[in-house]
Amino acid sequence: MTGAESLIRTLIASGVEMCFANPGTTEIYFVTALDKIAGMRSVLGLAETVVTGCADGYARMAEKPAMTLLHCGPGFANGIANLHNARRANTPMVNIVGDQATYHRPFDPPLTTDTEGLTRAVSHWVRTSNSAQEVASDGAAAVQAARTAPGQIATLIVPADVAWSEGSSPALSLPVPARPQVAPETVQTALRILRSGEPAMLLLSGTALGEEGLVAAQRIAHTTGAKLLAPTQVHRMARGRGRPPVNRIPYPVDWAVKELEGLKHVILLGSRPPVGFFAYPGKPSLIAPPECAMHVLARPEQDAVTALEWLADDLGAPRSVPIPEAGPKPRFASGRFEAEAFASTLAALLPENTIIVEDAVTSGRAIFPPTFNAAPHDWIQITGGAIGHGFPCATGAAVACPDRKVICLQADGAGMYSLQALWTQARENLDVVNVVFANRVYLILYAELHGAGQSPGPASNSLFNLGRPSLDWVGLSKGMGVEAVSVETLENFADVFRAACGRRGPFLIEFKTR
Ligand SMILES: Cc1ncc(C[n+]2csc(CCOP(=O)(O)OP(=O)(O)O)c2C)c(N)n1
Repeated sequence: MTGAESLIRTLIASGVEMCFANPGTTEIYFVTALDKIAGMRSVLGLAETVVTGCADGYARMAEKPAMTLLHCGPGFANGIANLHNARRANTPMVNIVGDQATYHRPFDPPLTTDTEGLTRAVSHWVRTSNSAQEVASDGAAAVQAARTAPGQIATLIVPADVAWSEGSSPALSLPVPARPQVAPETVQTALRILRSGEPAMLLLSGTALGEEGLVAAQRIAHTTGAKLLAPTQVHRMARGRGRPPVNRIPYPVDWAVKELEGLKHVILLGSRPPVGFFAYPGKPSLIAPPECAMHVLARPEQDAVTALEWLADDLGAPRSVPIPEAGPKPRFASGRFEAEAFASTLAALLPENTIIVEDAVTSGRAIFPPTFNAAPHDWIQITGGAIGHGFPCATGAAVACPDRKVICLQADGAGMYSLQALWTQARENLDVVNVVFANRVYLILYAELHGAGQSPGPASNSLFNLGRPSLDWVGLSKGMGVEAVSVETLENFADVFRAACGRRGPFLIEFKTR
């Protein structure tokens, strides 16, 4: 058996059944192994940023890692932005990177680079396999690392001769450590803080944003008056009617500071102390007031849900508490695009159990609150600020959940980084409705420029305006096999969106928002 075959068999035995790939010559033996071995589905991404974004979306929904198959250092490097987003989301992922054969590398052929160095930048675990005899156990260790809470990026570099050499055999899967529990004393500390009556907030992230975590957090909020918030970027959150409506910390620093004003305690569950997305002259880096104390109730790798349940029980919170009203009921809006009106229309039409994937930049921020009263859904979002995440992430989420509708909310500038994912949606007939907010500018960068007290000049206009030539999203989408329609009003959007949700398969709606 070749090293490549034993590695693929080991990954399958360890529960990895999806391979998102963009292979090359050094991965040929992996491709032939995938040809021979049943149990691993292979999906092609036409750029590595698509491959890694797909693996991220898949793992966030499947709650287990996919494998990526990437070509040497440069192929991996093309995937780094979405690996960065995945790392910030604590997504489990196993990257298999083919590389020069061990004896060929010293001759410095063209694709030779510091592959380990590149992979270390975004991986929690990196190893280069030395022999066909070791590659299978290296693979088992990679899966174990990826699945270790809170979820890690594991990258295994496999030189071509390690992949093609015979004499290998599969390794057994390795156990995955359970999430560590929070110490009882830590729960008691949180209890004392919440009973003190001083203004407190629970900042929920990771598993705390699942349905069970939110319900326990709501019991605590109901009993103590503590505020509940999520970070500005959430990796995955259960939302919609019947679920506690927890808002995110606003993106603009001034709004974020205002939101946390007056707090004396922030209790962290799987989250870091909140900071501004960027620094601005004269504005704070830390969002919470200086006199506010930070307390860690659960680190990202710990069992935050159980910690919340213990805390709710110890506080004597009722098992079932009322869910607070979260803003207006969804309604159909009309006229030109306006983010809240759009959100309300979306909320009115959202199919049950949808997965919303958001990389919508300025068009996306106002969509969150008005969709609290939509049908129950999951919200997954770009977590690392490296734009171009939406299309690939939605593609991977749709692979993970073929029975659920995926709605991808994608800003146009960000969408251009990874639009090839549409082709994968078409080829795999994935059930994704992509909504592109076509404002034909990098609007956020104009806003930042105005925020800095400047006016746009010729360079700014040249760098922030996408209108020359105008991007034709319907043409781009159709060119990759995805049906598409352009709309300019909310009424028109509602009609097209309803029809798109009533059919299966990928679809794209270009919303000309200005
Ligand atoms: C990988 C990466 N490159 C560049 C940026 C810088 N950047 C942030 S937002 C943005 C433009 C966003 O424009 P668009 O996606 O059209 O959204 P809009 O601001 O118009 O809502 C850019 C280039 C980034 N965040 N990530």
